[in-house]
Amino acid sequence: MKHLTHISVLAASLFLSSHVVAQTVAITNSWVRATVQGQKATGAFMTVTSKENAKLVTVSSPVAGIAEIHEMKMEKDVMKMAALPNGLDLPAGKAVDLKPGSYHIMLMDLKLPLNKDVAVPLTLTFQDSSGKKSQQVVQVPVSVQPPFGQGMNHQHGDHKH
Ligand SMILES: [Cu+2]
Repeated sequence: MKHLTHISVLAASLFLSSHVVAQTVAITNSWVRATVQGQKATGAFMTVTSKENAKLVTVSSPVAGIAEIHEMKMEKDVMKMAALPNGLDLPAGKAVDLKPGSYHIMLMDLKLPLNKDVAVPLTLTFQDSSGKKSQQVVQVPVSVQPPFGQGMNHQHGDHKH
């Protein structure tokens, strides 16, 4: 509970200085993959669109001891994933997909099983091109299946515009 209190205090202190910046980033189609008993890590996925050039620099959640921004890619026929050391670039006006097999938020050291139909709070920290940081808290629904057709068989990308 200590952690939750810390987040709400932080959100309150940042509100006055940065809520205008935070509103320039739209988060849509977010979901977290449900876990089974004993599973300690899972992925969170979403589409992030920033009005201005920005970066997603860190993520945190009270349900996870560690949250990282990961990239998954094929290297010599082996799927590898690694944390992005400088965050995820969000070019102005471009919808950046975090989805299975690509960029994702990795939630590790989970404090509890994530059952479907609950929501997980994620605090996303963005940095604009001047280096100014802002935070946005999103409630992300837990789902067993990709709920928005983001599965790995949809790489041609049938997005609605
Ligand atoms: Cu990962």
